Amino acid sequence: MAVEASYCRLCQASCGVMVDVADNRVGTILGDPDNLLSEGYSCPKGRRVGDLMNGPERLTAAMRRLGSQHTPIPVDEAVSEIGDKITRIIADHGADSVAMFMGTQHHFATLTDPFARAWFKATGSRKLFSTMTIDQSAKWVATKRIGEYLGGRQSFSSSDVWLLAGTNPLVSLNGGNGDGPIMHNPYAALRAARRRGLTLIVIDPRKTETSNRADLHLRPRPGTDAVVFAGLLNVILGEDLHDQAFCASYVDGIEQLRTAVAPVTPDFVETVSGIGRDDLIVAARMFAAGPRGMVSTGTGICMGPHSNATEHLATALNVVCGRYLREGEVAGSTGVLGRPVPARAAVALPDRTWESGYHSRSGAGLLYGQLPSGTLCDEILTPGPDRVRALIVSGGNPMLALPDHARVRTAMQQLDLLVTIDSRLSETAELAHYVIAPTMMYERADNSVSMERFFSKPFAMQTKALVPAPAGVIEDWQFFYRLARLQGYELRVAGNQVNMHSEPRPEDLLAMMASKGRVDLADVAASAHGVIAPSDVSLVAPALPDETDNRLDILPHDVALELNTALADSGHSTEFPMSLIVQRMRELMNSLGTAVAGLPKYPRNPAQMNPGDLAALGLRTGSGITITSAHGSIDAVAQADPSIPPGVVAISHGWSGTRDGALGANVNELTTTSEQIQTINSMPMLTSVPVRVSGTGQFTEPVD
Ligand SMILES: Nc1nc2c(c(=O)[nH]1)N[C@H]1C(S)=C(S)[C@@H](COP(=O)(O)OP(=O)(O)OC[C@H]3O[C@@H](n4cnc5c(=O)[nH]c(N)nc54)[C@H](O)[C@@H]3O)O[C@H]1N2
Ligand SMILES: Nc1nc2c(c(=O)[nH]1)N[C@H]1C(S)=C(S)[C@@H](COP(=O)(O)OP(=O)(O)OC[C@H]3O[C@@H](n4cnc5c(=O)[nH]c(N)nc54)[C@H](O)[C@@H]3O)O[C@H]1N2
Ligand code: SF4
Ligand SMILES: [Mo]
Repeated sequence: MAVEASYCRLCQASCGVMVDVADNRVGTILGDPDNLLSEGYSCPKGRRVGDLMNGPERLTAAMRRLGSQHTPIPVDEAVSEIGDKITRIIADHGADSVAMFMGTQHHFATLTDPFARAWFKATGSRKLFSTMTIDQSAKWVATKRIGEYLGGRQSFSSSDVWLLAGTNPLVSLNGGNGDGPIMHNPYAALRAARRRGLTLIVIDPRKTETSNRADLHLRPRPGTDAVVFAGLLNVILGEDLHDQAFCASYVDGIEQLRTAVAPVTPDFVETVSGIGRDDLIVAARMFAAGPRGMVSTGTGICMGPHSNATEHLATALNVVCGRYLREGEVAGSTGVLGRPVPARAAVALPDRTWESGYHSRSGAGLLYGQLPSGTLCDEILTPGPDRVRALIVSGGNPMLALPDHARVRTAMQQLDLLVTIDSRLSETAELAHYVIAPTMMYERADNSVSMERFFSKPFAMQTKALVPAPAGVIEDWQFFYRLARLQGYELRVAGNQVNMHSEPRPEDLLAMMASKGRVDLADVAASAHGVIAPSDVSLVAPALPDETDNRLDILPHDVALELNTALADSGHSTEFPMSLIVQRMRELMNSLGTAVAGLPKYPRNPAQMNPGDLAALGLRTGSGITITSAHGSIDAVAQADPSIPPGVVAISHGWSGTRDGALGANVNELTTTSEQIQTINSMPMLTSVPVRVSGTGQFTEPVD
């Protein structure tokens, strides 16, 4: 047996690991104590990747579906049939009848994204979708409406105060906005920051692993964050605690913002959100005092009602407090393996890409080159010439990820061609005409170039494949490369023409991707525990002459209207008096891992409720409950949990209601894309969903 150093690629944290390899199989996986980024940290789901690779769920060959039966097929035969079908669909119906959906696991193998996009671009279709638009695309919308300060953000490591809203990075390792988030060895990182004096403020209705370590925890009623952020701005602007020099140089609309948040007094915030007026004032002063440190949000903000306005106000808090690097300051370190991004004390104007250019049949414009996933079903189901007829899913499981589950099923069944690249027969794969089985992480070489913008240090890592891949699988990028070759496309990747006659070696492609940085990949490859790049002392440069008049637009007209709508929304429903909120499970990665025996703590996703609420219904841990929203109803098993406030049900997404016994419950049977949709990104409401709860009379013995 050999013990090999590598790194985990199940989530963005990219933890260094030590992997036992025997008989060409991955065995025990532990955090690598010598890894210079993660310092020994690993999580339960990462440590169980061997079970995902070797377990009964693992697909080791491509599959073709006939009726409801999938049978193995040589992968090149599958690729060839898929290529023929796509070519025919494009010839008959045009390029826009082909769509691609990029899921979470699309992003963690360096070569997948560039090859998938290069193939997709070559098709000529504009129907590109990803999970970002059912996740935190409010951040994209905020950037495109405010504009972008190009000097860089203040980083976690040098901050005095940090405000986390609707995110629980100690469980999720959520990447923040590239400001050195709490993602690497997160418990130790947070402990060290607090020891050196960092003040942590958390806004979350639940008590969480993160809020338990906060200096101040504000617990709003779910879905009221727009009011909370407006209230924080009210105090800061009302007391003139903002950074007036930064605002004078870089920001338009401060007075309009001051007027807009004037009615949102601490008393008003208390009435709407339940956060005490004095706590709100303390939080505002604490954050403004800084002098350094940012607000960083997660799904609790970006999935709520009024998510675009809320995220905008959270960004506005960073802007009015000037939490960005100024001319002459040492710039954030970029360009370790990838191309460096020069920092300038200048503003890129908001470009509102969705307002001009291509609009899809559902009226949506492009955001970072993508259409909103909330419109994917419409694209498939609404009749018309450019209806989507073929869908390629790359590393995702839209059947469980998208709202309105029944409609998603109808849409997927309507497709002439559904292909998914997935290492197991996911709920999406069950409906797919073809499933391409990819290599899994320890079967492929990789490097950290695509993740480095999220890293808290100028770190780089390269890994070889530790075990051989099963004979019937290919790397994700090879699927797109071979498809392109069959369709006669020439591909360009990272500015280079790809050799379409003879398939490149992954090692060469990885080297090509990592050739623009300041460290030599050979040195990185020779370092089993990664390297920290020598410090880079480039300074934030002055603005270019044609940029000096550019200003951030802190309160555009549409945001002002959305803010008014949010302020007028009581959120109260007598029919659905409870609020269903999102939360992630430590043991799972979205829908991945639910079927790994012993990995999830419970063989189901419990609906966590305040013990008082359960008792009032005559229920307890283990009681069967029915959760009903205006759009559907699911059965789940209740779990009493004092960290959940009264009136709230917390339950995770990613579980199927129809597989693995009846205990899994799919929250997306309760959600919809037909109401409460944000403009621009069509983001549905996935947290703070109004529901009611009743007992079913069933009881399941609790598991501990
Ligand atoms: N109600 C509700 N809905 C939600 C959310 C919520 O909080 N509440 N969260 C939303 C969010 S933030 C997201 S990101 C989405 C998640 O949406 P998706 O990304 O669509 O869902 P995952 O379950 O992460 O799907 C990843 C798939 O990749 C497969 N996979 C694993 N390894 C590999 C590999 O090496 N290559 C390939 N090609 N595939 C691999 C896995 O088996 C799995 O089926 O769900 C969204 N939907
Ligand atoms: N273990 C694990 N890690 C993951 C994932 C996983 O499935 N499992 N998924 C990955 C993905 S795809 C993503 S997008 C990230 C997400 O990363 P995060 O956004 O950090 O996800 P969570 O840990 O669920 O934290 C969301 C928090 O929002 C709170 N919340 C819910 N509703 C509201 C509200 O109305 N207002 C406020 N203020 N808070 C609210 C919840 O209580 C919860 O603590 O995690 C990634 N990491
Ligand atoms: S946090 Fe867990 S899943 Fe993410 S990279 Fe680290 S070990 Fe892997
Ligand atoms: Mo996500």
